[in-house]
Amino acid sequence: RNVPLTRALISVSDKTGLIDFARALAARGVELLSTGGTAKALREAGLSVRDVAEVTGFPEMMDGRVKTLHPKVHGGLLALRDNEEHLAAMAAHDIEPIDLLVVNLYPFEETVAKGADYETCIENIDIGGPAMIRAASKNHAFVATVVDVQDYEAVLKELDAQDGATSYEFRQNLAQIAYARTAAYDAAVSTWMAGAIHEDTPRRRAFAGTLAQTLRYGENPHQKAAFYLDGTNRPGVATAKQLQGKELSYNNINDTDAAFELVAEFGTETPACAIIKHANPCGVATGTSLLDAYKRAFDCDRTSAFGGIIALNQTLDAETAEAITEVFSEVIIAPAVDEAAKEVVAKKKNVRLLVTGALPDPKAEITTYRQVAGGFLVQGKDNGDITLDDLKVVTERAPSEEELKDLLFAWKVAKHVKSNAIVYAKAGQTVGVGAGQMSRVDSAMIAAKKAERMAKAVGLAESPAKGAAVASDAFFPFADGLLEAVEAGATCVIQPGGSMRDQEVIDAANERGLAMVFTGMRHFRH
Ligand code: 93A
Repeated sequence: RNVPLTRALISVSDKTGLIDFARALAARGVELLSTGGTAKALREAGLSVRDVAEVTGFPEMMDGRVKTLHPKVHGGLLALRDNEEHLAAMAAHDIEPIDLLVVNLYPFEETVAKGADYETCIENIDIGGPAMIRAASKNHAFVATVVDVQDYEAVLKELDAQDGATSYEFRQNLAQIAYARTAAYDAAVSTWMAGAIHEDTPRRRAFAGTLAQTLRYGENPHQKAAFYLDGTNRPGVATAKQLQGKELSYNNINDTDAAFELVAEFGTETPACAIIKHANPCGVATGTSLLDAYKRAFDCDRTSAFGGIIALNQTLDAETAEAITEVFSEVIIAPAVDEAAKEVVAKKKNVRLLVTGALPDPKAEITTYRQVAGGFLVQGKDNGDITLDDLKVVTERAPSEEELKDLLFAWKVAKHVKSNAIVYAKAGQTVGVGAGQMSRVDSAMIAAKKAERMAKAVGLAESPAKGAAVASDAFFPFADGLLEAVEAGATCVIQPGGSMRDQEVIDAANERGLAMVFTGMRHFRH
């Protein structure tokens, strides 16, 4: 669906590249419409241009606040050209179609950055520009919208390639860029205004999301906080129904998210449980039943599990609820909860019980954001998934079938442990988790210590790290981390590989009869 380009409306504050672009359009026979300053600049360069004021029959007024806000402009941008009624309206009201909109907005962000006063900032909030951008972009079936000087060249290339027209894909792509611009523009206005309002004024703040809940405080009591929905409706803590218990806190929400995302890795087939403290798992297990999975997860680190967040991948039943509520926990989250289990949990008024209806898809492609001073870091969520086929055996001894199962289990868990992450696991149960250390050797050591503590707490004759699988979220840079795991008793290893000293690490594994597999994928988590 190519649309020939016959008429363009250009209204730009930043006049960089304007003359060359407009001249190139004019040379292709495109009629130019423009607002005051833009039209003036074009005329001075010897181009012929029609004033928007002439098109609308209204002068620009109110210091330019009203220039393009007129049905002759918006009708020209919004009319569907394959719709009889729209065409009739155009004819009746003498509205001409506009095929290309070129707008860049009043420099609101720059004005704020310069430290301008309140009134000046207000005057620099563009109204007509975003209105036209949004109209033209909605009608990308027929209209191309350019909001960025850097896209001028692409438009000319497109016209050359399409014989003076624009293609649907091209216009759709431009529309997506355009809406990102108006969204960012309004976010800048809102953020500026939030900062400009006097701190002592009682107020309700809004962000570019939907407020779900104002929180009593943030990570610490002196921090203000709130929880917003992003509109994706992904099953999890944001969209869960809270059946009982105190209001969720900031840290509860963060930890519950970590717990549920982790347990979702196991799907719904095999019962699984993850217990989280400070965003790291202190116990994860699968089991013959949900109760068994919970007990095994709890056994990994009974000390840390106190006051933890418990995530389950199946319907919470009464027996499991009984076992869980024997120990204090902050939150229980599950896809469903049966009636008997509800009654059991109800006896512990403070426990927050959340039902999500489903598990999130760990393989979904999701964009994540993290704020740093002055910016956002944006990345795709870590949806990496390793299966048996991806594993490369690098040692003389290949892992047994049992070992392979444990390796993949440990790897799944390690993905959800803050780096550096070392996870010991046996028979679908973590037996030692080392998280968040600056050195991998320390993580291995801590995980081994935890395994020894588990032996004491559960009453095992020896450390459960003996004969366990060990997962490392990133490669071992030296053999020392691996040797630490060997000392703890691990017999098989899963890690990405890719270190300069891989051979040294492989040799160390071979000398001690270990089986080791490389995943070729890393799971840093910070
Ligand atoms: O004050 S406005 O919000 N009212 C309008 O109707 C309007 N139409 C276009 N600002 C408006 N514009 C903006 O004027 C454009 O977004 C562009 O940034 C600027 C171009 O003005 P000029 O052509 O006079 O330099």
